Amino acid sequence: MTLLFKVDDARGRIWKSLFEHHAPDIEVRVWPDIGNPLDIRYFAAWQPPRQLHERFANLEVVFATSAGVDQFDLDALPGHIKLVRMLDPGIIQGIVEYACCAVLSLHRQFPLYLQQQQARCWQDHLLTAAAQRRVGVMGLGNLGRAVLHSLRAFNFQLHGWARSHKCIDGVQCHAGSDQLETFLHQCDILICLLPLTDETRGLLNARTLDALPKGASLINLGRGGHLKEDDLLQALDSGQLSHAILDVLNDEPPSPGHRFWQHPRVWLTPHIGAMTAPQSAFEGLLANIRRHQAGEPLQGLIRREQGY
Ligand code: NDP
Ligand code: OXD
Repeated sequence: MTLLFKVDDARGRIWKSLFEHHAPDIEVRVWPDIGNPLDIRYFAAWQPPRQLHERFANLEVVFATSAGVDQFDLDALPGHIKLVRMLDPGIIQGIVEYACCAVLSLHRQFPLYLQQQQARCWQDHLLTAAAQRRVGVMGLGNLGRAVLHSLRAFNFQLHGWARSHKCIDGVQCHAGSDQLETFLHQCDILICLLPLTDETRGLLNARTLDALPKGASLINLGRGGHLKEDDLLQALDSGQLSHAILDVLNDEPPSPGHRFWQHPRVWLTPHIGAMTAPQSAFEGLLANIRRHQAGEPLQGLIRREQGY
């Protein structure tokens, strides 16, 4: 069984050595050292090459090295090839850290205090208790649930929204497009942790941003494609939103002239919410390969009709 990684050299070396150590029966090759393409049964990458299945005629499973799989063209991938997303405890930890850091920064008005510092202004503002602050998470999958679980410790009022109804302790859950507006009405801080699909593309737009309470803030950790950037700028400029923290953008990096770079009420990070580390992801990937070899269902298998 041969597994081909298309990753950077440093990570390629780590993946290779982990497999040599713990699963020597699986031969690991690292792009561009493909060898005989007919040997390749498993392929793992963040960005797939063009004509993947044509290059590797015996390909059986594609493992995304990311939790999101929107960079793969599902329509172009023949039905017999499975696509699996990365289930890495390191990704969950990274997103939880980022989300808590961003929520607490907004809750404690750090953007305002940073602006005040730049203006040499020493001015305090009344504190809002966490119990009075409503935080909502769009997407209640592995990441959204972990974030909500961690935010509970601070005593925020928590809301969640997903496609199907969920019961999560301490969280008021909403489901489907019928309940989207009710959910949005109750989010002083909104976190997007949705996968990017045909249904969720552009979901953060003038209409949905307008449904948030006046002065709300947005944290986008999903994908740039969820957000209509011009609509966000308009909402910030009108005061409908007070701040946005964006880890993902339509164009990464944004053009040098993009308004987000200099916007006083936008904080940008370069898609670092989480990063897959071979050390934390290895166990789950190997377990999935073993499941496939045993003919068992794969964890994190993408349902083609849903796109996530
Ligand atoms: P999951 O597949 O575990 O969860 C997805 C959640 O989104 C589910 O709760 C699902 O609802 C919900 N959802 C999907 N479509 C809709 C819809 N149309 N309407 C309402 N809810 C919907 O994904 P993860 O939690 O693992 O990851 C989520 C996303 O986070 C990734 O796809 C990726 O885009 C992003 N991400 C970003 C990172 C970063 O560094 N910024 C790092 C890792 C991931 P239901 O439960 O009903 O199916
Ligand atoms: C992911 C990401 O989806 O890094 O894992 O964005």
